[in-house]
Amino acid sequence: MAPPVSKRIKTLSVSRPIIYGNTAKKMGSVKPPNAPAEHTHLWTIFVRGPQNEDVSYFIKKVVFKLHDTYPNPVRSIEAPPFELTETGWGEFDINIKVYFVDEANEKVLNFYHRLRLHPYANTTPNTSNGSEQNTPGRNANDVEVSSIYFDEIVFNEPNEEFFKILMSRPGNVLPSNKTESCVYSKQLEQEEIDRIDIGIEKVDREIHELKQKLESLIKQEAINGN
Ligand code: SLL
Repeated sequence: MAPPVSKRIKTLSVSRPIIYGNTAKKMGSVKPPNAPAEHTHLWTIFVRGPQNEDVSYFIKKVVFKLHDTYPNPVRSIEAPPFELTETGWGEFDINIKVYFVDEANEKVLNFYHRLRLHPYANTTPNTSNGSEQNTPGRNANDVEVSSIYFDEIVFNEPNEEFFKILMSRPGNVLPSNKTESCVYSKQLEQEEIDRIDIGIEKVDREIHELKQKLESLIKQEAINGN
């Protein structure tokens, strides 16, 4: 018989911040043993806490489904750190399935991450997302590429047992400033919001200008037609 299901707490949700993504580096002549000759990059895909804090009190396992060109493409990581290092030559979508601890009685969280191996053509160094640590003077081949995302897992109406588990650890709010151990912070979030606001204003202005141009062209046409 199935174990009794713990009662859900209505009108309550608890969120837990998470980061996921990949880092990658071009391999030189030193390759891990067994790496096929055509493999050019060493990469790591992961799901972890924003400040590397333990997430295994609510995450039981993470399954990464790789491209079918890989042998045994379904890789199940059953204990922290929930990460996988591989070699390869191409970028592809990795399917990530996050399984929560049994007590949670929650469905699997299913999403995708595009594995990134190559630096963008024009990148601003040290942006919080998709950044390249592009230190001047460094060989381009040494650049570690990263494509890392911040998100929050929201547990709506958690059951009493899981709620206790979640509450047994601090809520891990983001630090207010950027720190060595955590590139995500309230400050960087605000800077990104400001950049988006400036972008929206610029697009609005351009739309307005184009509308005016169009109107005057239509008027001109009408005059010429008459
Ligand atoms: C591409 N659509 O063409 C993608 C496919 C496949 C990546 C990328 C190694 C697999 C092996 C590998 O990097 N696969 O071991 O053969 O770019």
